[in-house]
Amino acid sequence: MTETIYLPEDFFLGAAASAWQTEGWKGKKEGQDSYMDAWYKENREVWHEGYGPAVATDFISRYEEDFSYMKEIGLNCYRTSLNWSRFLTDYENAVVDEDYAAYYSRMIDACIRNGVEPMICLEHYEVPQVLMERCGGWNSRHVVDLFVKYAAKAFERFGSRVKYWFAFNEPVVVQTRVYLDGLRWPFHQDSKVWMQWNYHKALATAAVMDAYKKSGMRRSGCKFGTIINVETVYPRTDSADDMNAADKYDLFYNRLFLDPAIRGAYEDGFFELLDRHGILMEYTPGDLALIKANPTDWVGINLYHPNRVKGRMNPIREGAPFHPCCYYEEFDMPGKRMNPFRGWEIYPKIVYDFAMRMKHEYGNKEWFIAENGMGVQNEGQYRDKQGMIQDDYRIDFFRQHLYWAVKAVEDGSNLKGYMNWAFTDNVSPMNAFKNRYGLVEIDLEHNRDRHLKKSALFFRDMIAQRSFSYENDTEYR
Ligand code: BGP
Repeated sequence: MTETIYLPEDFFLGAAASAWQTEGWKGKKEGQDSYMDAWYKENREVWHEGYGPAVATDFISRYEEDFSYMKEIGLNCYRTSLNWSRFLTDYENAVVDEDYAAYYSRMIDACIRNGVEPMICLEHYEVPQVLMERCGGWNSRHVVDLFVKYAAKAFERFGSRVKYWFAFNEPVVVQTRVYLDGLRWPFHQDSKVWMQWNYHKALATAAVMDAYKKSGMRRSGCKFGTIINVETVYPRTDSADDMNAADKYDLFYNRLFLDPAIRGAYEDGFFELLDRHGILMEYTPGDLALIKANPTDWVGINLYHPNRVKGRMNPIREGAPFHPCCYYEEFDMPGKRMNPFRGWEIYPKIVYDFAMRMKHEYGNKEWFIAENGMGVQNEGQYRDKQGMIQDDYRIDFFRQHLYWAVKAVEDGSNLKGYMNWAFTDNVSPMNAFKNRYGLVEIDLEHNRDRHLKKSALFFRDMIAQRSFSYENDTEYR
């Protein structure tokens, strides 16, 4: 049965990206590498076909073109990051790189001129490599202070034009891949360092919120938030053992950031649990008071796929470093629907389930979907005779996730909008250009030329009509 789904009033539709994944290194100065740049330089063999942040989509030279496409599609907003490692030349004293700042200022003007609201993230994995070398990055309390100084400069330069600021994109990711899982350069495992990074980023979110309030830039209508990749988790069964596995998974990957950002506090017993595992971080009562006093105005949530877990069947080896998986094992559910390219399950109801959680567990805080999308390999195979990629699979993916988003609003969740990842194809950590996510293709064979995909037209029509059609495919055959 085909239904027409109407978008709620004021529900925004946008697209996201980040500085390091799009801009490229043009004009980058000595000493301005981010952690991502350094990883790419030192360990290029793991980056798919050698592509990485060096050129990316060359957004730094081509943003006018990209914004003209956003205008054509009618996007309400564009989220990207300010690259901390490039915006400053001296991180201790927050000395601004005037060349990069001038580009950024022009870029923001172009965005607004095309009718698109800029949403700016202060760090999307772009911690300066110099700080990694000098003090271990976010392991150091000093980096929290430097981040606040950096944020204050950003508000000063762009705060009169940018209404929506975010501390981090996916604050849990870098340290989880590097220090917890030991999967990424520089291949140093340390679970306590992992927890210290988590904590310092939660603290920095509150400290920057505090700085924003004091900056004089938080005019009416402005909002400050952070963007959390919620790993929506489902237990295999409702047995106490499986439920406990899912609860701990949620605690260590989701509540770890949701709680301080929304409630202004970690849950009771959390620090004791960390202590029992020997990973309690250094903190002060003053820090906790700052977190308490500065919950964010709203949160952006990146939602891609569900995670399914069960209680542990196999014991953890004696002496192994702490890992949250001491409480769970992944559960490979029979019959699950997959995106075979990315290896992720597709389960659009994650949107609704998380929305209801926001409503019932998090005081119905305002939130939006900050990333959702479908990465597909070798998309050229879906090109039609006119040269346009016919990404109907992505359109279906959007429809199904948006269907649950609209239903969540109808059922009272304070969900304000939806952003797809990503506006154009771009480079991901290691996967580089392998899985394409864009509404707009980046043609690597031809000068990184831009071409709209069919999904861009779907977005354009949906925005113009404020509705989309949805195939309710629950018929038994
Ligand atoms: C999100 C990140 C993005 C982007 C996206 C797709 O989690 O915020 O930066 O990388 O994932 O990533 P991938 O290509 O690895 O599927």
